Amino acid sequence: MRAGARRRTAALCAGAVLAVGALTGCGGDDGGDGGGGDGTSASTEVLGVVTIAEDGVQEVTIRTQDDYVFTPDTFTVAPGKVRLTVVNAADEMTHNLKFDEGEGPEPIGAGIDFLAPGQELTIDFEVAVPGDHPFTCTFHTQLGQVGTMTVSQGG
Ligand SMILES: [Cu+2]
Repeated sequence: MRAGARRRTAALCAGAVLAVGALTGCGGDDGGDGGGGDGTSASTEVLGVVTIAEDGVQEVTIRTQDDYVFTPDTFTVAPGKVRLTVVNAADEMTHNLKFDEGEGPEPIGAGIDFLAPGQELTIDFEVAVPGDHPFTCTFHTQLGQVGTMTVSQGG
């Protein structure tokens, strides 16, 4: 009896694994999405996702490339210290990142003046007031290279 019960459990598990495998198989054979071939997949950073560094500072990475887009163009941090890295994965384009003065709920005393192709820079600053901080690449503002950093209400 005991052996029979165990076997049934094992069979259930196997069924679950098969079901997951089938789901994965359904979605995994499309051979690429056609939009990702920019050759810069070496980075292990997850763009736009806030992680907490060993020193307790929130870290987030965004990217620019040979277009007029921040990837992602929105991200959210909690009140506190922020370490923002901007990676310019472009082959040719120079970008920057400036928080729009007077637009957010408090001034952000940091920005990136000049980010050459292939370069990445990190800025540190601190936020305390919840709200939205618009930012832009001043070289390409008119082409729509803008984004928003949201400061959440915190915990
Ligand atoms: Cu730009």
